[in-house]
Amino acid sequence: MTKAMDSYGGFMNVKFFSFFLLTVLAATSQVRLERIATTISLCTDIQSAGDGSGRLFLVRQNGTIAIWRDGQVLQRPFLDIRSKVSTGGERGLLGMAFPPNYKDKKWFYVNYTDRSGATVISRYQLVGSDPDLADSANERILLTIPQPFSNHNGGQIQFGPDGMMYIGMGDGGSANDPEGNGQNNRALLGKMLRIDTESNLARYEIPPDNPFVNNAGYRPEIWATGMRNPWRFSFDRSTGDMFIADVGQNRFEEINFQPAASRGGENYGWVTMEGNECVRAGCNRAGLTLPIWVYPRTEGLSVTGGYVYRGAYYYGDFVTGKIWALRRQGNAWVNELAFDGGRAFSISTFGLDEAGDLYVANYGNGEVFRVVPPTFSSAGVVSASSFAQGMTAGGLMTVFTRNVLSSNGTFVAGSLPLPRSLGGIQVRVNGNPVPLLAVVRNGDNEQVNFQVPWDLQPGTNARLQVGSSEVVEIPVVAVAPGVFGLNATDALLIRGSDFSLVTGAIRRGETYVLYASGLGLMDLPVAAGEALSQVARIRRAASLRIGGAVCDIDYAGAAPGFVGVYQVNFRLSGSVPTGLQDLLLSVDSVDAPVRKVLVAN
Ligand SMILES: [Ca+2]
Repeated sequence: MTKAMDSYGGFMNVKFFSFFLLTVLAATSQVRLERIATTISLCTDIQSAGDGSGRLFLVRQNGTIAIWRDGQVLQRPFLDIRSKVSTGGERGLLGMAFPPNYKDKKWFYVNYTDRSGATVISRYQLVGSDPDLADSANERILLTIPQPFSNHNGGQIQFGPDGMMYIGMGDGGSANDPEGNGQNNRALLGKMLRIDTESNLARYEIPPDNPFVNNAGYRPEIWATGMRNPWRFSFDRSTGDMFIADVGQNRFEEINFQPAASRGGENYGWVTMEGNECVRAGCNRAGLTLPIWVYPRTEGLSVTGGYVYRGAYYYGDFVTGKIWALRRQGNAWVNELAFDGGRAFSISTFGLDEAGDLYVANYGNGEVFRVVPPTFSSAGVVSASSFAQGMTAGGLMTVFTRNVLSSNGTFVAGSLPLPRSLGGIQVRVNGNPVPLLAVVRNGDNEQVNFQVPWDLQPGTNARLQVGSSEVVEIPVVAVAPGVFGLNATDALLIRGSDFSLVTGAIRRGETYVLYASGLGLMDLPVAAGEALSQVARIRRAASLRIGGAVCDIDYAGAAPGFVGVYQVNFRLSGSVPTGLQDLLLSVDSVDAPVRKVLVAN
């Protein structure tokens, strides 16, 4: 460490990250996905009924629906329509949906390809009073849409917050939309549809507020156009916003967004555009709604749309097994890798249970998982120097996390000002990204070092979020002094005479420098993430005692060249006792944890 030092205007300029890698990592047992079922191969949809039963309905491509209840899959299928379903490739039983107030209605809907390959939307109901058994023989077909090719059948049906059924239809298949269905407004293929299934149980109705009901150029069922193969779409339960994942041709996978206030009529671009690029050069982009996020072939080959969960939209890729969290930040969208399951993890669908917890299926091996949220506790948020709890304005904190970081590694900020994104994550305090010093994951051990904003008010709670974690409230305190150490016990001291690191005893009458954190506000403003290059003293009174004897403090303030680090220059009093002594720094009558120093005879 000594070699990493140089002098800076009379102060010491130890490379600003040197201390923090000394921090001891806390042990955690990381569980990223929690397996809840192993027998649901070819899973195409996961739904909950909203009836208070806590059940999950696990839809299988072969034409059956299994119930997961109280921790296990029931042996008897809820529905078995294998005799009606064509299966294999992209065909099969692809989706189910429960209408609002299912508890009283006891009917539900499915989306499958029939023996001819056509898309069928139909209604089934319970046999009798048994909530775990539907009448597979009693079907009411609402809508049949012929399919020209075996692929791109869409398959999702969802009831929106408006009580209407939305249907995601692919472009009919083959490649590059040979029939031009995406932009053919007389075709139901390549569209998002919206129908009213609940007003008249004999048939479906066209909602009078559909965007094209009075336009003879359009089928009135159409809600939005320009889809290639929406696998899959969902509504944010809290906002009503809709997210549509559209599988790409050979360049980009895309996430499309429809705000809750939309009245429909969006054109999402296919086959004029794939993602944000023209399929053929010089295309007319006028009137097209471009995706909010795209990813290229290096990241994945077939998007699987998911759900908004804990404030972020989670989605994945069927081929690469990655799960991402997409979140709005101001006017931009920020994408974070949340999990990397590798190519053996063929992500075919996500689902939400009644409580809003997220699930995901591995199509290939039949495993279904509950997504375990990234977590940390307020007890795991400590001063980077003293391990004291509580955040101080401008201070450097360490947070120990679980499930937040997706890959091993040590990421250390390499220059100033400190970045607000590091190692693929952000840390937010009261919603705003803060400067990051280090992000470390070593096996199951994770820690993140960040700087607290300078404008936090003592006595309040600050809302802290690490990556996609839940938000945890952390108390803000005026000062929480801590002295950096050489190790767990000994203070790190620098000689004032030659700026060398003290490795043995210190001498009475000489001047030394210690480094500290959590000393509070200074008399000069400093931007978050920036180091001061000038003298800036702390506003509160500091005192230093060694072996009980008071030492004179010449300076207590910013450590130039560092971010959020303070230094205290002091002269060792002649009355300090010799031998191994306690070093006690206090600011505003708050004591730092005691460090040890050896005082020479
Ligand atoms: Ca598009």
